[in-house]
Order: sequence, then C-alpha cells, then structure tokens
Amino acid sequence: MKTLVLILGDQLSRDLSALDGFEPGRDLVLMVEVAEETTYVPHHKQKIAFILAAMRHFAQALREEGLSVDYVALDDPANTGSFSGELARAVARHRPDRVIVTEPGEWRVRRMMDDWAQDLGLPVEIRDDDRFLCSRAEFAAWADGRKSYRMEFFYREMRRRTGLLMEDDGPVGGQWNFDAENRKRLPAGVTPPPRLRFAPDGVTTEVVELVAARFDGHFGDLDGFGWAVTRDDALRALAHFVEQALPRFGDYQDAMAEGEAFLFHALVSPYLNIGLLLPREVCLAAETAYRAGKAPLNAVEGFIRQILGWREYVRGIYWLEMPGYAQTNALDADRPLPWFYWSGETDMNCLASAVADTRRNAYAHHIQRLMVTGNFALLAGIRPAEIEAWYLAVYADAFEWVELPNTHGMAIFADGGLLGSKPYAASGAYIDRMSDYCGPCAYDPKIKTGEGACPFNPLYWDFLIRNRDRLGNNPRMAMPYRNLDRMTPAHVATIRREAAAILDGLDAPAQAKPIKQPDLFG
Ligand code: FAD
Ligand code: DLZ
Ligand code: SF4
Repeated sequence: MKTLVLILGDQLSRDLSALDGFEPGRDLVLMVEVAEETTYVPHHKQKIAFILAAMRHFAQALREEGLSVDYVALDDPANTGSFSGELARAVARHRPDRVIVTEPGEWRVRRMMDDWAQDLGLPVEIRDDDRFLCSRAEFAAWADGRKSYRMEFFYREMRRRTGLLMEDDGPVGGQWNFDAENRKRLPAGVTPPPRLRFAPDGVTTEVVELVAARFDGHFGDLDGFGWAVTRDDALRALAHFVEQALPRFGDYQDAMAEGEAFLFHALVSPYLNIGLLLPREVCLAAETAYRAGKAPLNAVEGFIRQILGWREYVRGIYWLEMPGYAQTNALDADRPLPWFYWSGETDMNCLASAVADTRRNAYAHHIQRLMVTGNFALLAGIRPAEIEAWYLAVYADAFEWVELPNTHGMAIFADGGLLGSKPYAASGAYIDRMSDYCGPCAYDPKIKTGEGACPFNPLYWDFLIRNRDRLGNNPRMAMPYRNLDRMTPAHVATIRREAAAILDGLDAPAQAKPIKQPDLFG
C-alpha cells in the first residue's frame, strides 16, 4: 500500500512513529514549509530559521539514507501556505493509498487533521508520538481520580517507571529531590562556560537569508545564528553541556545575572522539542556523568527532574485539559500586554535584560521566564492570550504543548491552581536576592513605596489585595496575607494608589514606539 508520510517541523526524529514500516521504493515522505506555521504567532526570526534549517537538513539526511522525500520550500510559487493545502497537493501529485502522520504537538494542528481523511478521500492514520517517556494514556491513567495533580508525585512515579537515578527500589542518595541545595546566587568569580555555537553551513545560510528577507518585521536578532540544526551537532551541544556546565547546573539553577544569558543551563529544549534529541538519552547522559563521578547529585537530579518530571508533566496536563485549558482566566486578568515586552524599553532593569536576552538569543532561562517576565504579567494581570502568544512567539523552544501550561498554569495562575499549588508571585526582594539586576536599576528593591520604589513592590501587594477572594484561603499564601494584614490602612492605600499609577502608565500611548508591532493573532 503506497504510503505518504507527512513529517512536521517538530518531528525531526529518525525513530518517529510515522516512519515505522516505511518501505523505500514504495513509500514517500512529505515535508512542507508553510506560511501558516511561520506566522500563526509572529515567531522570533531565529526560531523560524532554526526550524526551517533543521527541516532541510533532516530531509537531506533521509534522502542520503535512500528515502524519497518530497520537500516543499516556503518560496515555492505553488505553495498554498498551509499543512492541509500542501497535503492535498501532494496527494494529487503522488496518488498514495493512505497518509500516515504522527500526532502533532499542538491542539490547533490536531484539529486540522480531523478533516483530512474526508477532504482527501483517503485513510489518514494518526499515530501516537512515542518520543515522550510518558504516553498520553499513561498520564491520563495517573491523573484519573486525583483531586489535584502535583508534579512531585508524578515525577517519583516516573523515576520508578524508568529506573532513572534509582537504586534498590529507592532514589539514589536516599532523597527524591535536592532542590533545597539549588538556590544559590551567582557569586563574584564564578564564570559560566562559553557555549558551543554552530556556524551556519550553506543550507542554513540560505534559510537565514530567506528569513531575513521575508520576516523582517518579526521580533528578534538573526545575526550570529548559532543553533545546531542537525542531530549530530545537537549531540555535540549536549555533550558540551554535560562536561562544562552540568556540574554547577544545580547550584545556580535559580540564579540570574546580567550579561550571562545562559549561566549553567543546558540550552537543549529547542533540540528536544523538535526531535533532534530524545528525552531518555538526555537524562541518561546526565545520569552517566553522575555515576562516573563527573557531576554531583544535586545537579543531576535537578536536571533530570526538569525533563522526566516537568517536561512530561506539562505535556500530560496539556492533552488532558485542552481545549478548555486555554480558555480559563481564574484571576480575571484583563490588561493588554505592555509594549516593552517587544521593545525592551523600560527602566526596570530585570525586565529590560530579560527582553534583551530574548531578542538576542530566542532564549531566556527558566527563572527569567517565570520570575521576571512571568511574574510581571501575573502581578499586572495581563490577558492570558496575549502573554501566551508572546511566549509562543519569542522562544526557539516554544510549542504550545509546553509553552501553554508553563505560562497559563505556572506563571500566571490562569488555571486557578490546576498545575501548581500557588502563584509564583514575588516582590523586588526575590529578584534582588537571586540576581545582580537591581544594582544598576533606576529603582531600589528595598524601597517599598514612594520615590525610587521598585515597581514590583507595590504591584506585589496590590496583587494580593485584588485577589484576596481567590487566594486568601490558600494555605500556601497564609504568610503573605498575614504580613499584609499587619500594614496600616494608610500604607495599604498608598500601595493601591502607586500600583494603579504604574498599571495606568503601562497602557499610556506614550509607551508605543514607532516599531511595527507584530500582529499577535496573525
Ligand atoms: P534547563 O534549565 O537546562 O533544563 C533542562 C531541560 O528541562 C530543558 O531543556 C527542558 O526540556 C526541561 N524543562 C525545564 N523546565 C521545564 C518546564 N517548566 N517545562 C517543561 N520542560 C522543562 N520550555 C519549553 O521547552 N518550551 C516553552 O515554550 C517554554 N515556555 C515557558 C514559558 C514560561 C512562562 C516558563 C516559566 C517556562 C517555560 N518553559 C518552556 C520551561 C523552561 O523555561 C525551558 O524549558 C528552559 O528554560 C529551556 O532551557 P534549557 O534547555 O537551558 O533548560
Ligand atoms: C514552528 C514551525 C514553523 C515556524 N514553520 C514550520 C513549517 O514551515 N513547517 C512545518 O512542518 N512546521 C513548522 N513549524 C512547526 C509546526 O508549527 C509544528 O509542527 C506544529 O505546531 C505542531 O506542533
Ligand atoms: Fe527589577 Fe525592581 Fe530590581 Fe529594578 S529594582 S531590577 S525593577 S526587581
């Protein structure tokens, strides 16, 4: 039976389920660069270049192996611009007996696929994506009957199931989680290692030029593009991380430092999320380093927990809860996204630095995303759909299955606590403790209100006051509410007045700069 196998831009794995049983000579792979995918949010230029370059290299590797690949380039004049349109054209060209595809990572695309069999008049087989360590069915079985989902319990189950960092049926080191050791500030004199970047070859250079010409209005720098776009280079990047940065990953996992965009983080999420690397091999590389005495347990456990725990957990939540998940707005957040998320033009140094790093690298590490840009969106009550579209656009690793639970659930608490037990709300003191951003800032984190006060301070307390009905009974919020109740009515009134002034200032037209604002919703 002649089969057309459609491979999407985040499915660049030779072991992809859609390729099981592929017969060279009879079957054919289809890969398509389509305008709909490049613009459904205004992706960072580096993200588009990364995905298209990796797609072209993957197609080339399949061809070298002897597979037939029909590859439609973005600038092909006949390109219809959508997965559905390109699949229909390919079916007309090749007249297959059936189509096979691996389920996509986004609900939006999964819905498109529902119509394909009927529209094409052909059987369309949608196979499970088995590149994850927990299948959707296994996650649903784990979640079934639980009152609340908590990552830590899921993670322990995954450790037992995979045997990662296990010894005699218990966790290596006698403890499941070493997080308490992983909250150090970056001290003076500790310098993060330079990161491995990859000079573009001819194929990548062509893509970079295409992106520069066609997506000029999109956010982000393209110069110095250095992401790996092949599996071999992604494996090199992983090995370099394990050797150079993993040993101190744990200690400085929560740290932030100006001018140090990567610290000791792995920079492997883009590779994992498009399939150049697989989660099991990444976890095993870290475990092997631990067992060889090359990295300490707090680093290796902390790293493996992010992948085996968080990454699998958010994917499980996404598929369990969509499509309703994206629609919730538990804190009734209704403020437009401030312009500085795109321009970086703000005198809040932590935010300006996080946006600058994002623009330069299509990357920011987890604490910048959660405790700076995410925290501000939470405290200011930014509309979920707008801040989510921003995160989906600006990071090279952003796909909705992983971006949405992290933003909607973890960062802005729009799911009302389904994913995490309390909002990650913080005042300037947290950012000051974990970073060196505050020193050169126009504001002072120690000033609570009035001249020079860090805006995160009144915003934090104002957030608690505004949301008392929703959060006041949460036992994990008892302490901040007790502190709030100790404030005098006059101080509370000052906080409210100053927070209102900051929030009103955000929306002031004077903030808008003459840069073309990306059209968020395509
Ligand atoms: P490291 O810090 O070195 O961690 C190692 C790996 O663990 C990562 O590569 C990633 O695969 C995994 N990981 C770590 N934290 C998480 C997490 N919370 N959820 C899922 N996987 C995790 N991650 C994405 O891959 N895509 C996104 O679109 C995305 N959006 C986010 C949005 C917000 C608001 C927040 C708070 C977090 C988001 N994350 C996202 C999670 C996390 O920030 C990134 O995975 C991480 O920064 C990637 O960089 P790294 O490879 O250097 O990670
Ligand atoms: C993100 C992206 C971009 C920018 N471009 C393409 C593309 O041209 N062709 C393609 O197959 N995939 C692309 N992708 C990735 C898809 O958006 C992704 O596969 C879906 O969102 C499903 O997860
Ligand atoms: Fe950010 Fe406040 Fe520190 Fe400035 S003082 S860097 S706004 S936390």
